[in-house]
Amino acid sequence: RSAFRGIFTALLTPLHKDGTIDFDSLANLVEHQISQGIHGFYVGGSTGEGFILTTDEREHVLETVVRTAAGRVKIIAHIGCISTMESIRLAKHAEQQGVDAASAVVPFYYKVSMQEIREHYEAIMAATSLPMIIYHFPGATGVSLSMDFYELMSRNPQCIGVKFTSLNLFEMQQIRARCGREFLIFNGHDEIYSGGAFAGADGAIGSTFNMMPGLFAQMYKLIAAEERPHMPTLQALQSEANEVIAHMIQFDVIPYEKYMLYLQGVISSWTVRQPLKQFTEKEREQIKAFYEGSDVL
Ligand code: HMN
Repeated sequence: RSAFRGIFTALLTPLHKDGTIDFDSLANLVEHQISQGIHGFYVGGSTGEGFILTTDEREHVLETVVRTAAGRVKIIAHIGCISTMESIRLAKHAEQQGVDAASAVVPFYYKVSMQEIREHYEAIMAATSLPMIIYHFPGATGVSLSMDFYELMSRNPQCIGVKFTSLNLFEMQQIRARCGREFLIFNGHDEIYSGGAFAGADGAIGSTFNMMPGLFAQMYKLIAAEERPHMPTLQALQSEANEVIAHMIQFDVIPYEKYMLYLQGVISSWTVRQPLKQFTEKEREQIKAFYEGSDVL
């Protein structure tokens, strides 16, 4: 499990102007990320527009990432859907691709109980031998998970951890206390990564690593390598990242990151899939001005 410690970029899915997937830009983005020192990828999650790609597209994206990364970094495939059956289809495909782990969002939309959520994960796990990482994102799913749920899940050796996308660090610490040191916790909100590390996170999965991979890789190094990380340095790095994140959230996450990567010359277009927000020319001008004045981007 310790091989999963580190910085995992929740990869964007670059699109052409007509909305189809730009596989060349995707491969370029993968290379760019690896060259900046990240430790792995989280493919097909929220940032990857996973929920608005077709199932075939999700498979093709994963195939490109696996082929391009060619074993240099770890790959977690997000295979979650609100349908158990469709999640199993994607999990089987991910296993054939040779990924290192699967992750699935908590089923949302239909109000199901903790027991049905557990059975959903158990069915997906039974279909492959891939390690499973729960994807908890209450801000998007509206689903809170109980501590009993985490504890029961952590007793299954195939369920290795949780991607915890919430600002509630008390809850994160409680998961660590209930599930033990071996249960992996990935911090999911990049703006609190350093705080998450102190609450017990082993690593992080985040979208802003697409734009600032080197900065977060540096933070991880500081946290992991030293028994007592130098707090002022860590705070300064988090604050540099948060200047960008605070600017980003005045606009929108995915189109903002795509536009930044376009400006950085990594991908060929800033297009996002409908119904996500496409920036106006005026918004792009404001973001470009910020980019030009930033040392981090
Ligand atoms: C994923 O599933 O793609 C992500 O890892 C999601 C990730 O946790 C991000 N959340 C969203 O995009 C809504 C964060 O990186 C987030 O963008 C960042 O912390 C800014 O709030």
